[in-house]
Amino acid sequence: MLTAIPATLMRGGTSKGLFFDKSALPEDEGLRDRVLLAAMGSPDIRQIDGVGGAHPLTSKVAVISPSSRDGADVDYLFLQVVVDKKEVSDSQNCGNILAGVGPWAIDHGLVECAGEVTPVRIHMVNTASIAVAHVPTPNGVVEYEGHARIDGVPGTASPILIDFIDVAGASCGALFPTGKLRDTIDGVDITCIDNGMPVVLLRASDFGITGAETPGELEQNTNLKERVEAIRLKAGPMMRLGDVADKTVPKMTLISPPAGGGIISTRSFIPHRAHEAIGVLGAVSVAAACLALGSVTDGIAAVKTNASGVQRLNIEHPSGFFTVEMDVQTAAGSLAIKRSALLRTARPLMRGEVLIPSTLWSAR
Ligand code: NQM
Repeated sequence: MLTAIPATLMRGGTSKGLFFDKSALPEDEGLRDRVLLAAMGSPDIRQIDGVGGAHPLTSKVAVISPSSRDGADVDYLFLQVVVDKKEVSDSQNCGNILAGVGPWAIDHGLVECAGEVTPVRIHMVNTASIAVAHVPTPNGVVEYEGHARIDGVPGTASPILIDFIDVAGASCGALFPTGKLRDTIDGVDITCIDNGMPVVLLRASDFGITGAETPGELEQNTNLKERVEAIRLKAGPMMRLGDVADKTVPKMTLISPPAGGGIISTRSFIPHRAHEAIGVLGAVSVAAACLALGSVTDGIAAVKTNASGVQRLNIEHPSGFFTVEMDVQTAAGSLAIKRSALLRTARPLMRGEVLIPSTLWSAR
């Protein structure tokens, strides 16, 4: 007999995944993870026996519940279901899937509409930080259709503005977790940063590439991938993340001078597949690195460093731009992030039940 569990398949930004009410999933985390692996069809590179899309960007899960924390409306736990391994990871947050959380919470009665735009305060459980999503609700219900466009998604949809308030150091304990703006690993200069996502920035030119390669070309470059992974494994403990061999962080972003009017060009490994665009909190972290004089972005990023105030920063990625608005304060060479804001869109694609084979409940 198959067990039916209510779920929504939703696009959040440039990612896609299953959204669950926490109470619909098993309380036991081991059992919950086995259910999620079965729902997505992992481990299998094609995820043929599940609803996952055979890529990390389409093998994601949001678990949502009324908030356990004062000052928040809902709790959002992000889980990455690894495509080709029997592994579900809570070691990272996801700002793209986050874009669907506010609308989902309103649709499911966890938050009441509050006029034209409903602010939903979201406690991001993975990093114990808060995001505020501004969800269009002009007629007392979520409006999904509209004219906002984000690169990496065809067509337009209704705009969801997201504010991040306290994400600096959310995973690693400090914005620059190694205590330095620049470190050297395997002879390569890097900047390790966590403004919501642990990211290692590396210059593309240090690997003999231009930084304009397509994600497909990067994935075929075995030598590049091996060198980047070797650096990642050494950077993880330096970033206070411990052994990252089985973790999805830190992300590895190759940078080069902007080519299309943005402030910097990026190609990101997340951490083993190449991103078709860039992650939300990944972009917020890269933007912060660009504002810090002394990071590896010096001489590459077209940006005013060490200037306080609000700046709009266009990060170039393989499918266009990601715009981040940042309010920063600088003093005596230090950088404090007061707020980061950005635009996303989201859309429910299917509502229903995922069906889980009964053999799973007894399997280990
Ligand atoms: O950085 C991919 C994505 C992400 C994460 C990844 C994300 C973020 O594009 O906030 O959105 O880096 O695993 O969904």
